[in-house]
Amino acid sequence: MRFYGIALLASAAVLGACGGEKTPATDSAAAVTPAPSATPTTDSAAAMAPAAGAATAAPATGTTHEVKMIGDASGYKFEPANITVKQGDAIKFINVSGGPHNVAFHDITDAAAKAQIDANMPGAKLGELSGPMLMQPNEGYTVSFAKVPPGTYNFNCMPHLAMNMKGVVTVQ
Ligand SMILES: [Cu+2]
Repeated sequence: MRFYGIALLASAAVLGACGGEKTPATDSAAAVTPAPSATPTTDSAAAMAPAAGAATAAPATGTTHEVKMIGDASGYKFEPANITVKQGDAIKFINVSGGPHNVAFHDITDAAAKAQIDANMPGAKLGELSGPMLMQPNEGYTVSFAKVPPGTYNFNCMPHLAMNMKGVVTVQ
């Protein structure tokens, strides 16, 4: 009788456990349910992300401007450091002296602009918006500003950031 009683208790415990397990399952299902109602938000965010990430390289159709990258006794600088281009133009950054240099855009708040500039930066980039290291004198790196929304975009040279090697491009 004791055995039987224990068996009953055990099976009751199992049943109880089963019952207990079902409840969390239902709860987690219920917890998942509110998420789909939040799906529109997630979807719109997801819809925005591909739109930004979907930017493809847009070749320049206008003028190619030149910006020299200089490192000498006078310091490290882009020349000109402040340049205005039209949408569709390009800038060719040229390693003149004191390299390696690179061009890295930063603090771009407009997602579409950020994605387009990044897409327009070819080659073995150091990272998002950060162009490849130009090791050799006269080595150039061209960034197209086609499809880049009008605005002001800051850039710097990663190796010489501490030396204040930076510039601004205004796209009209
Ligand atoms: Cu530099």
